[in-house]
Amino acid sequence: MAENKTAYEPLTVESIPVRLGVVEAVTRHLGSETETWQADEVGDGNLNLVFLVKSPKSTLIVKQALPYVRLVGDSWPLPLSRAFFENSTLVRQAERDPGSVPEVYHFDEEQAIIIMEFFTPHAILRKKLIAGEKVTDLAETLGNFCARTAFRGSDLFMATADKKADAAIYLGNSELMAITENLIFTDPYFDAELNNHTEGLEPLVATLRGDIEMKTAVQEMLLKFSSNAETLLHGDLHSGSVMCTDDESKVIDPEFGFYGPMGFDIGMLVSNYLMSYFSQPGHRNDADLAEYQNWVLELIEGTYTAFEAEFTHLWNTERTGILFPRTMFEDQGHSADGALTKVLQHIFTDALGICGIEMHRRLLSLAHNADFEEIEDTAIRAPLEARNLMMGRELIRQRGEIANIHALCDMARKFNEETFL
Ligand code: SR1
Ligand code: MG
Repeated sequence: MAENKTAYEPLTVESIPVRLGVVEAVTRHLGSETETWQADEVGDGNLNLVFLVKSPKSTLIVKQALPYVRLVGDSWPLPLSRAFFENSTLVRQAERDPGSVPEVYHFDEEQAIIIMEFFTPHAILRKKLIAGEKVTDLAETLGNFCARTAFRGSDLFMATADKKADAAIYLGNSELMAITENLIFTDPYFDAELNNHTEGLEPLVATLRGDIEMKTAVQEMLLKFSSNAETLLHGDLHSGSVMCTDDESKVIDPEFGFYGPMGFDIGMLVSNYLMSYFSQPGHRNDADLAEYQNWVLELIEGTYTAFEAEFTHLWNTERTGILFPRTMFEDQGHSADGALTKVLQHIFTDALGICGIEMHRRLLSLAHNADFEEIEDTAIRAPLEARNLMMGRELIRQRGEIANIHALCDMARKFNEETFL
């Protein structure tokens, strides 16, 4: 039985037993004795309500979109339809990389509620990175995830009519895309109302805003974001969108799902790993700092290596779409390896551009990340953020010239030694 169709109303811990006690998918997991349920609101993200609902039988995640941006309040309305796009993206990701995302048990479009699998004892990856914890197989799991979703959501694999129809649906997620277009690609580079940055960074902010060549490159990347519907992306794949144990990783929160460049997700992920890398001196003492920073760089190299290996495997075994068809290559006795090299180069170049831009927006725009924000002493934080900002600039400017992921890590080591303030 479905929940009664009523006008949208935000859930509360008090209303959950009454409202969800009539949903079969919920009682199947939690049982019907709603008096035994315990609901807690645990959302710490920027947008939504997230409840953990426990019973003696099981635990579920209940996520509900609010009609506004939670971080800012009701002065910034945001459509409930983002729950539809999150649900749709979770379903597609589960098909393309089985086991990588939470299983959806129930979706109520009118109430903007997704009821899904609770991962335990997983924790948010960003928190683990701040705590200096390592996760076995993280690189391979997320490299594979990015490759499988990028490849299998594109014209390399899908029937193009299906892909076009799906891309048309995702154009409806325009207000979430507008957040990315503004907060990520635009606001860091002018004095936008919602911006904030750590005291002391002003000279570098002026340098970035004065760099016309770099700003042009940023807008070239925005042109790709808004126009190159290469594949269905997660759209917000930072370390807060990953939950891990010591040896298992899952991807959550794809409400920013959209059709965009294949390098977008992997670029944003690498960016968040780099921000972890540069922020580590604010969290570790000298005894384990270098060792953990090296692990983060190995994570970056391992993730990108896994991405390219899996993308190559899919190229060789599942290239069934309209792009680079076998009829033009293998069937004529011609290798498609050179074409693959060019496609991978194109993805890498885009990934580096996105990476640099994300490194800027998390320090200069509205939504910062805990890696730096939890360094309370701004005299310690600002010089670390300065390295991050300046490497971001280099990545944007040099995105077509950096040879490979190892060169990116060498560059990070170099910037980690620099003094910019
Ligand atoms: C107003 S939303 C700000 C940020 O939070 C989300 O997680 C996305 O990263 C978005 O850019
Ligand atoms: Mg999110």
